[in-house]
Amino acid sequence: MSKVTVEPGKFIERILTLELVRVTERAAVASARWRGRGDKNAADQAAVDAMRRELGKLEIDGTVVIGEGERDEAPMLFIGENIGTKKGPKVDIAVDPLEGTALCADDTPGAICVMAMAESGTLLHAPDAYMQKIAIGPGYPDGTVDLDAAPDANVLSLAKAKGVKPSEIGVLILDRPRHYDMIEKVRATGARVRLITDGDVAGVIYTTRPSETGIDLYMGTGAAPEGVLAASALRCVGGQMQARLVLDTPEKIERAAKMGVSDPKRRYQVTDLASGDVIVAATGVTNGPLVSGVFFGPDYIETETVVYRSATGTVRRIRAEHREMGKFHFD
Ligand code: VTB
Ligand code: MG
Ligand code: MG
Repeated sequence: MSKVTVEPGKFIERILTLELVRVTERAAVASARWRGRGDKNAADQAAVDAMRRELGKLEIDGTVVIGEGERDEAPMLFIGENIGTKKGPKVDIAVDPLEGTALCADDTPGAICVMAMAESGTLLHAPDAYMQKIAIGPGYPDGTVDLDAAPDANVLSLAKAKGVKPSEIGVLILDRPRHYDMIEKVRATGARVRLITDGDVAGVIYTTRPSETGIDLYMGTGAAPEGVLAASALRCVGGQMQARLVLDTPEKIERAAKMGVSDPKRRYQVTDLASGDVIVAATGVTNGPLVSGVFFGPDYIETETVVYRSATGTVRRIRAEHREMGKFHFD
């Protein structure tokens, strides 16, 4: 993987890693109150409200580059919204306040609250479109997998690089009809396929810890904003990812062009999606292989967050007991 170096002095202040954790923790607790209630929009709204409230307190001059949509359709965390006290560093903000809204509404595994903060101008401004993605964790030679190669060829190549049989490779794919052919080709190699209904930000990140998650490879087409968030985390630990926007109508091509995408067929590497210093935090809402969900205890609320920092490649897992949440009207 090509190494990205950031000019000295351009690192995001590392203290902000903890601030990000506070933001995603709050969003997770707010949306976890909606777990299993069958109302994904209410769960999402709770996460958005909490995330925005916390983001507003940060000593940053932030711009939302991946958010809830255009200004006219999203009253909060819209793309272009300025966020923070404006007293701190200029940064890009990418959010998915509740990634896996249906997972939360159905109380099934894998819902997370996730955000990234990056050096200004370094995150791809991804339109609300689909994105073809392929991702593996760190430790493999460049080109071990290829977005444009056949699914079975990628599995065989990865197995060879890992020094295992294809049957020992775990592949994560979104359960969608568009992937049925891909799933069949992967299974034909002997590899395991795990299907998820939603939540491919976490799905991509699973590849960074294959022995714990059972997932070595992510492939398939998911949402583009989620691709940028996943790439941000992957970059911090040196994983590989390739992606391409699916811009299959003139309208989509035009929309993307307005967001700065001049080549609609461009193949992005992980460092094109997130090219500068970046920090990413994800807190569990429901339990999952990446992080545990929110636990409502008798006199405290427990959250688990994983936070990545590209400048050093540090990954922290923070289990927090919250004793003041729930005591105020806005909790
Ligand atoms: C994925 C998944 C998301 O969208 O990106 C998916 O990770 C792709 O879209 O959680 P479709 O549902 O249209 O296939 C989500 O499910 C929702 O953002
Ligand atoms: Mg969302
Ligand atoms: Mg999402």
